[in-house]
Amino acid sequence: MAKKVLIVSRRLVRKNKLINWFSEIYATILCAQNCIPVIVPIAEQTITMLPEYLSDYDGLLMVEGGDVNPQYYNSTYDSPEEFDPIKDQIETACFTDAFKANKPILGFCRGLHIINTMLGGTLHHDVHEFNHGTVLHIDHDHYDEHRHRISILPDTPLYSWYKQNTIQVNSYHHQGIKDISPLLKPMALSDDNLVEAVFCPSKKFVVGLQFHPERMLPEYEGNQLVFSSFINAL
Ligand SMILES: [Mn+2]
Repeated sequence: MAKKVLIVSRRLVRKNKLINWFSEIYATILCAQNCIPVIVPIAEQTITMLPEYLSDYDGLLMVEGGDVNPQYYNSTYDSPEEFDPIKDQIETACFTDAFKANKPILGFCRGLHIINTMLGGTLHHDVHEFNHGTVLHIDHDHYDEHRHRISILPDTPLYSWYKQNTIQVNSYHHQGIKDISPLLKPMALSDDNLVEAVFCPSKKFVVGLQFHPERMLPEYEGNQLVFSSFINAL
């Protein structure tokens, strides 16, 4: 039986109406390994349907998106973009269910931020305020080409996938981990000491990455191993 992986979509206004979307690369990668991406749409009505989604799935993939509402880590700030309370509500409910059931969870960027804040950690509202621009974590002029170095900590799943002390990763974020959850261990740091990868040692597979291996697949064999390790754990 093919395994089922929940992915909460993103939404935006296109041609005057709200649409739900997600990057096709996740479907391509999952389907190539005989997994079915089950898209959980962001809509008010989805909240009442959540028990149905959560009654039959094998793992949770949380992908990029807007800022997590800071109320989830007891903070406030004026965001230039609007928070999406329905997405927050749906995604945090999926996370809580998967975490309790010890189902594999893989999160990128916003997904990492959900993992950390739901487990008691906090976020920098703006990483470039925290690091004074010493490391650039988003480069709008060289969006997909931009890389910065991270140092991978030994004896972590990340090290077992990349087998290198340092790698060059893409970076598309303006938020980042401030206080890491006591349930998580760091797996990589950028040169400004931002935690760029975490895992939860007490669970079968809970991994969050600040970078996007799916958007630099040919650059390291480890990028594919992130996904195959998640899928093997399903
Ligand atoms: Mn970064």
